[in-house]
Amino acid sequence: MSGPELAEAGRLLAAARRPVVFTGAGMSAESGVPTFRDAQTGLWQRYDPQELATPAAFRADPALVWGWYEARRRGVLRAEPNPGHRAVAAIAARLPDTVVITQNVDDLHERGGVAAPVRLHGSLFAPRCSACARPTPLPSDLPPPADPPEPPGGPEPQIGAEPSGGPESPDGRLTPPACADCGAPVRPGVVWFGEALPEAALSAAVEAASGCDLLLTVGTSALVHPAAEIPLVAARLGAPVVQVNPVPTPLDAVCAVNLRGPAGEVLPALVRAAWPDAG
Ligand code: BV8
Ligand code: ZN
Repeated sequence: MSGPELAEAGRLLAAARRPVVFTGAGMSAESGVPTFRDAQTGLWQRYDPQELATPAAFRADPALVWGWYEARRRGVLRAEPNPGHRAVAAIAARLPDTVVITQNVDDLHERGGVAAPVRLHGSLFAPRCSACARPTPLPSDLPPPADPPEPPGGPEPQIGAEPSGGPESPDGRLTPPACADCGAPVRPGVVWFGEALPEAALSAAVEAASGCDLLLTVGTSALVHPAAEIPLVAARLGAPVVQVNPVPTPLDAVCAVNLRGPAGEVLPALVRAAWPDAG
């Protein structure tokens, strides 16, 4: 990537002292982690993520929802941070007041070198009891099995049906562990649709966006609220917003620069444009 947009974005980054980097699923797409927009694959193609990622779905079929999150967690364990994640860490290393805010539940920002991103929607690596909220250690990370094959001509799995057999049943269901304290099922440490965001994370994000002198939004469709309001907070307070996304989004209108391309290519080019000596 080159051209006047990149040069302008590089100038804005080089001039920044308190940047915010706000990321969505597109940030991890090149690491092989499917975005929410990407069609679900294999067993999960039957399910709408926005349906599965709800308290109601977990109440109705805890094994299906736990199985889905375990499949996603194992997918992330197999994934590696991409050059985009490393470029975000390079920005944070060069500008110590950088705040990284993510909607993602994978741990690729941390593995890519960002110590403590603000997690608006939780993490795949922080399960807790669905009743008493007691944090629960992760099931010992078995070597990730490949996606279970389609059950040949198997019956359509019905929501609420008993998970058929063994830990990794062919229909992807996995009985969640029971809480050691109260015996209730353990749930993934993520924010489900209809659930409030963690207060501390949301206020840290709003505070950072209110005080930033540049907001870089990367790989988000900006459709899920209240997260989608974070770039608008910065724009409303006069901070320039730079967007990295291969396609237009509702944020285009508030952006000083739109960099149309994949994060794994655009972000390293942006760092080089801002700091040619960055090497
Ligand atoms: C709540 C964790 C109330 C779980 C997630 C206002 C208006 C309308 C609706 C609402 C509203 N306020 C609230 C709502 C309801 C709802 C909502 O926003 N619905 C939407 C769908 C309309 N919000 C909620 O329910 C929130 N809670 O409101 O609670 C409340 C309040 C107080 C007290 C009690 C209750 C909770 C929302 C959080 C849900 N959890 N994730 C999990 O992961 O399983 S959201 C989840 O989806 C992600 O975390 C992320 O936020 C979102 C997906 O969006 P993106 O990350 O942007 O990904 P997407 O796939 O959409 O797009 C990818 C983009 O990347 C694309 O643009 C693509 O072009 C681009 N791309 C692709 N490849 C690349 C790339 N970019 C760069 N490089 C590439 N290589
Ligand atoms: Zn409990």
